[in-house]
Amino acid sequence: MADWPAVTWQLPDWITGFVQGWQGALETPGQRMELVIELARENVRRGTGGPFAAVVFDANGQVVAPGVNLVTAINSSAAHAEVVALTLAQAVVGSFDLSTGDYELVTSTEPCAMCLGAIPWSGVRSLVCGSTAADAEAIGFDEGSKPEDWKGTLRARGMTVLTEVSRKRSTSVFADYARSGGVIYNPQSQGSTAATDRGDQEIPATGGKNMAVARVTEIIASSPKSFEAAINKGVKRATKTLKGVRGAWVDGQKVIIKNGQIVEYRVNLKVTFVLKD
Ligand code: AZG
Ligand code: ZN
Repeated sequence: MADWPAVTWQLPDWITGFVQGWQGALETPGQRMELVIELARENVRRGTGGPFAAVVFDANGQVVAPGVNLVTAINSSAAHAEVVALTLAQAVVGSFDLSTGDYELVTSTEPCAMCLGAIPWSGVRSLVCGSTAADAEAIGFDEGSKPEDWKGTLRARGMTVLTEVSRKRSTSVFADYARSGGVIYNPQSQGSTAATDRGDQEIPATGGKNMAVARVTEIIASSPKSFEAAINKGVKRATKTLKGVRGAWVDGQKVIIKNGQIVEYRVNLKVTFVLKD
């Protein structure tokens, strides 16, 4: 018999102190989401994994178990934040079935196809989500295919589901990740190498074919007509010079006025794209 390695899912050291700093009343789903989003942001800042976090809370809003994405940290494609938090919560409670209590999973991003299966099996009663799968896919992650009415499938099982709670703040963690040159493991399939637009340092992809690196670049575009026209122009230009463009957000906008008239609509666009090796 081969000597198979034991598998342990160890949270990064910083998490205990970080979560302790948030003890106290986290009374609303929105407040609990704030902790989860800041956990995801810290995971990016510390370089300990992907831009995702999740926490299992009890009925009093107390943390039962935190989770961050550990895919790259422990070499497991299954180590999504939700699965990490649920697995740890079950270890804390001492049961594979959380339905004997009243537990809530708060996740910084709505579940991918894999986690959508894991969540109802865990026995949590409610699910609270921040950013959407489309937000994660905008920087290149592949969230898999889910039933269109995936929330309905959970509700049909008796779960409460809240989505898009602090969506914007949660999505801003993806921008941090792209800015840091974070690895996009299991990227959406798109075979290409990118050229950078300007002022952008490339960080080489580390690892195998199942990886890419998220990058973000800044583009200023303008139009005499409208902000929308300026955005369209900027996106057109970005997709012409960059391969693997996945999304963009407007980081600033202003108008130029002459003689009391708007003569130019100017937008500052942050464009995300992925480099594949
Ligand atoms: C992911 N999506 C979610 N929701 N959570 C994670 O940990 C992920 N990793 N990759 N996509
Ligand atoms: Zn997942």
